[in-house]
Amino acid sequence: MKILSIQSAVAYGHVGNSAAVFPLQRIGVEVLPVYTVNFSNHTGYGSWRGPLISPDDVRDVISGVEERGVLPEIDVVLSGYQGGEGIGEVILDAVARVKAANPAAVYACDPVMGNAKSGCFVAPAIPVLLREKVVPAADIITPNQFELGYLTGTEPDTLESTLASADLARAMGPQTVLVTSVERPDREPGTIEMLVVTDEGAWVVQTPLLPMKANGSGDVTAALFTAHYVASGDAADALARTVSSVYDLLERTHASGERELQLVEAQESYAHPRMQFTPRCVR
Ligand code: PXL
Repeated sequence: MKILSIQSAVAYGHVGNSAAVFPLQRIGVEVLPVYTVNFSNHTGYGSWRGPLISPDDVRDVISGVEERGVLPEIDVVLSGYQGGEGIGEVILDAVARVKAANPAAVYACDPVMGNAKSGCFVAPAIPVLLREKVVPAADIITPNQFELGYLTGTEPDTLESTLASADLARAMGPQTVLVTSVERPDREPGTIEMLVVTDEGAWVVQTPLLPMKANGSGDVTAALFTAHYVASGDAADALARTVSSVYDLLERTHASGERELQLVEAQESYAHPRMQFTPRCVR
């Protein structure tokens, strides 16, 4: 499998492509990383250095890849944190070019905007662009519960309302919606869930909630789920694999006391997930 992955690069720590690329490689995926920003570190620190990559430069890198003749071999375009406001158009153009070269290719969009605790952490124009233009072109989206609410103009909280919001998101275009960081008001204390909705059904999986927030965990989740799902076509199995890997990554990170994901140390959890959590069919 080959994935063209359009996301951030950071020198220190692990978000964007600096979180997604290694786990994908560790499960045998050939990744073509295209960078949207080249930052020293993630924005959660409040200060960082390094440039946004201009839309023209991002487009140019993709054109160079196209000139190598590899677009027909691309199975997936994956996009995450966009940085500047012009990147959305470049992503859409890349998706169109890849799909023209390989009609079976899939576009997976992680609509990165923010989360329930931090609120929105991208430029104000990005959520609008995602909702109006980018998400409608996607086959798979991986919002957290907060982003799902923004995309659909709803406030999902219970299982029922989150399923209803996911259906609204699916009506915008994407066939598959993975909702991360689902925190139902009636959840078992100390738990958190992920939910996937497809044409074939819906599944939810519960894990313990670790008392931490690690930037980049959503980027690893989107990458692993997309790769497993596109490889097998089995959403429940892809969910089980992803949640197994990401939970073990987070547990290891928590145990280390470090702020950054222990991405390399957790490598066995991507290649050989323990499958310690079983998704429950809810539709
Ligand atoms: O995890 C999303 C993300 C991606 N890229 C950059 C970020 C963040 C979140 O903090 O700062 C640069």
